[in-house]
Amino acid sequence: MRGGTGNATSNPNDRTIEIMQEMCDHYSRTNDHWRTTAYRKAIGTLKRQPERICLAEDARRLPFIGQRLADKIEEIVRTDSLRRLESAKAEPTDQILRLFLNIYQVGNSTAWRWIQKGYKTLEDLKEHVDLTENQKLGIEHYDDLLQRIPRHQVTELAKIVEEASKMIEPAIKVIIGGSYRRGAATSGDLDCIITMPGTSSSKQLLPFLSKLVNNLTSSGFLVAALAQPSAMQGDGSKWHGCCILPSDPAKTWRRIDILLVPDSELGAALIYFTGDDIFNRSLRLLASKYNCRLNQRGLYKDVLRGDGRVKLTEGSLIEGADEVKIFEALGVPWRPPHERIC
Ligand code: DCP
Ligand code: MG
Ligand code: MN
Repeated sequence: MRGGTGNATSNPNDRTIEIMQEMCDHYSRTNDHWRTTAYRKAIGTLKRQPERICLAEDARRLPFIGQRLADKIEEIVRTDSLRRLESAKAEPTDQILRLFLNIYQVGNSTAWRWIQKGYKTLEDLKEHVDLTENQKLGIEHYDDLLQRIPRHQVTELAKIVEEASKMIEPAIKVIIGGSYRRGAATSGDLDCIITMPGTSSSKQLLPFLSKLVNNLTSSGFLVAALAQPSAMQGDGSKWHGCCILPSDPAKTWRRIDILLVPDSELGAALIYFTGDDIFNRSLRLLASKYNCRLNQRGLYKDVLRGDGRVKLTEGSLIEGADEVKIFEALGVPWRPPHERIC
């Protein structure tokens, strides 16, 4: 989930960006791809400005900002709001869309399908829809799963995973990625990268994972395992579930993702799992321009592509283990995690 992540670095245009992001999210929900992209690019431009942009004429001179967006930026600065956003938020369809899209693992097409059937509430869904197990959990723990996790609680959750891991295998390393590694004040979930020196395939870590999940489930820390959506890799190297911090009096359900990573792929996995997603997309695009390919396992060269840039060969590995070397190979100056926002 984007927005409201509260990254450690603050920007003089933070408030403008926040409102523009809400507008962008509205256009994304309503499948207005053109405006979604226009807003996304303009937000990227604003994030790179060292000074606060207040006037339309100043905004107009910046990349990816046309007259209409420039006027909106001035309106936001003058009124601390945006009329177009207020009217969008008041649309009943948008309100239902937001309600449905906040259910775990519900995307635009599902939400729209339900809206077209006339469903308006979570009760409607429970009564009339043949929900997946994950969606049922998502509705049951709707309020919990919407809450972002304060940074100090992410640290505490991580400590529990790390201690349980070391009890099974002292050589295991646990690294928390995602928004936490980027320095965010709050996170949507706990993103655990689990690795061990000397490993060359995530399969070597599978017996460890099943012990870890067993132990953390019997201790009451893990409260649900979520099924993997079919589009994801079926190699079992990812585990998704929910957990509860024992010291949390409200016993709030939190999302936890575990990624098993062999030592030989740690650098590429760190880049992938640190994000953010837009930063990852831009690095991957850059790699493909060099006829290379970057994924969560490594950076590959000499990838043969056919019609429509469809990949014909895997190419040969340039680097997988070392995060810094992947940046170097792409000709991108090293960016510490808290600067990895586009
Ligand atoms: N990721 C990606 N593309 C996606 C989803 C995820 O590249 N479509 C990568 C980048 C993310 C990382 O995986 O930073 C973790 O995914 P999360 O959904 O947990 O996102 P974040 O941790 O960045 O944010 P949040 O605080 O909302 O969890
Ligand atoms: Mg996360
Ligand atoms: Mn995650």
